[in-house]
Amino acid sequence: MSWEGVIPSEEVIAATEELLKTAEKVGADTWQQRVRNQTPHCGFGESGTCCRICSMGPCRISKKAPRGICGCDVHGIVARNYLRFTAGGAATHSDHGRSIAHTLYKSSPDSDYKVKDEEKLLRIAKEWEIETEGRDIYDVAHDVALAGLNEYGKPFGTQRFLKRAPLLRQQIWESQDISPRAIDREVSQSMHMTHMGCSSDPEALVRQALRAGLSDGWGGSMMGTEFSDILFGTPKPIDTEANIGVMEEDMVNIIVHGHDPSLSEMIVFYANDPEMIALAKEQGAKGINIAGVCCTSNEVAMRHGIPMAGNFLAQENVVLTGACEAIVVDVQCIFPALGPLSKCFHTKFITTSHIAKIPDSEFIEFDEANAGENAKKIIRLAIMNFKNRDPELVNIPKQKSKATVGYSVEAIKKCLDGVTNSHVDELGTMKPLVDAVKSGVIRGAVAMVGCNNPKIRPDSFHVDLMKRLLENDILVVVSGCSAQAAAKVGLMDKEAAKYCGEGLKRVCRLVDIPPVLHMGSCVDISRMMVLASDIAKDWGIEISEIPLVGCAPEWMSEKAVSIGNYVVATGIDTFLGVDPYTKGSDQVRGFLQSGIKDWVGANFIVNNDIDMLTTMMIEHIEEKREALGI
Ligand code: XCC
Ligand code: SF4
Repeated sequence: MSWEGVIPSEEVIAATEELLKTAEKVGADTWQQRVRNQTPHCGFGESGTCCRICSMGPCRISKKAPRGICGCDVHGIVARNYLRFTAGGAATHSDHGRSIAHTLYKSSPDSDYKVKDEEKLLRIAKEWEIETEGRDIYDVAHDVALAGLNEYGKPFGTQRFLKRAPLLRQQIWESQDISPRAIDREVSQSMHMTHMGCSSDPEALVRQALRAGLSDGWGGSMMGTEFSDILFGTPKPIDTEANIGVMEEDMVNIIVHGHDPSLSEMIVFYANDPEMIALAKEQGAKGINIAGVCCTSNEVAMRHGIPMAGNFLAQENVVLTGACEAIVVDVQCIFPALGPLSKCFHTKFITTSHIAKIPDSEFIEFDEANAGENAKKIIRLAIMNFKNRDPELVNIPKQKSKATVGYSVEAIKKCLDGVTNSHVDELGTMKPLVDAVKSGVIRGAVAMVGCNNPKIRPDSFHVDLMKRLLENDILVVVSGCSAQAAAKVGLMDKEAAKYCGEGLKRVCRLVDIPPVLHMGSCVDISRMMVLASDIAKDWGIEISEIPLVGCAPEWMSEKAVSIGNYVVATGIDTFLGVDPYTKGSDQVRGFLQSGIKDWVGANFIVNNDIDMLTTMMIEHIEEKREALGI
């Protein structure tokens, strides 16, 4: 099968090589160099067998020293590290959700933040039994936001959104004692359990990792997604472009990077202000070009068609083009390296959040009260910086691809409805998709998510995996940096359907979708949980029976581990291309890669051989089909 319309990875690598020449010219440090400096990595760290949670250590477990000074064995140490890793991720996603809830709380008709999707707001209000009849929409928004904020610290009960899951799944969580309670409680209890002298039983620690993960996926992240939709609109299919070539030589290039759409939405909005455009022209530019990196990029691409310049390991590349007037960041996944790197160019590196303060950046605080004003200030700074470009250093690789993005669950249902013309309830149905899977036209689906990691040639695992899955009639839904990996090479172009297996090709043409569906940022993996739940309900089976698997082939962040925990705990087997520092304990690996199947009906599979990973995923999907008798 040929993929000649899709940009081959050799070309992507060649473009980066070109940019690295510029780095060398200006004496800039890059991650490629820093990886060399850091290699080889510490073996204890890599296997998870180093403990430094009390000052009697650090203790490193070896044959000669099988226990730490307190007597903790290797299994306790590896499991504690694993739980702390998870808690870091759950805290991060959930705090992002909290900040969106605050923005929703402060929304009003005359502020920069308004309610855009009233229907969704009312739907959630009903779901949460908040009065809507005859009330002002902003009063409802206020109450929904407040109820959401209370999910973080409520003294009793479990997360409200758990009720969205099929009943059987809710019962599994209950019986396994992993239904997440208040989000902050799960995070702080994870810290408590891993304090010196608390839990060292790997089973208890892994169980809490699942619970903390669930508080993220079905709590903080889900609120992040839903409240963002209320404020900025629920994504629907929209055309855009991706890859470094979306930067424009004759325009003021502003890159938005990070995660919280509250910032990027304002930058996008005010960059369209005629006053700003006129100023850019006055400065000799043709206009203002906003492009994104990482999840912020996913957020504004899905809602406004803002082009995606690159994913995690491409963040230095945007500066290396010499044509980046400003890189504006909020929180998460921002390389501190952008500080010194931007100093080698004219680029303004602008931080905006107290949560992510970085040396060598310009700090312009961003909050609900000053959002519009400061967005304009940032755009003005970028415009006035256009003239400071060094033309000698400008080199924008010509690579870019077309992409259709914006497949929220609501949008997917709408596309499916369009095909069947069946009369369905107002929320739509997954039945046409279920039928396609039952009949075997589509074999199943893979949810591909997560980051880049220098341990893997950037994007190569994502892209190679996707191609093989598509050839095998397996639908791919994506989010985060995996989504950008796909978009960059052209896998989100509807035209790419022609390279898929016959069945999937037919479905893509009929439904008019690309073969890889962009579901959003990493908090939007909560959308995938809702998708899986709805499929299970419409099919009348349990989530763990669906021919569906999760995959994070190039993951790197704590958030990804938290995600992995909730995806598995939701009943979806999850394939990882990078080990989460568990090699040191056969017991911890035993739980994660097999034992937890008895608890939640799914487990992790870890393999850094891409061919084996793909083959196992396909086999897994076929086994699930067989078990269903289809
Ligand atoms: Fe970050 Fe979300 Fe990972 Fe990308 S995929 S590197 S976490 S931006 Ni979430
Ligand atoms: Fe060492 Fe135990 Fe302290 Fe960890 S908690 S550093 S294993 S003494």
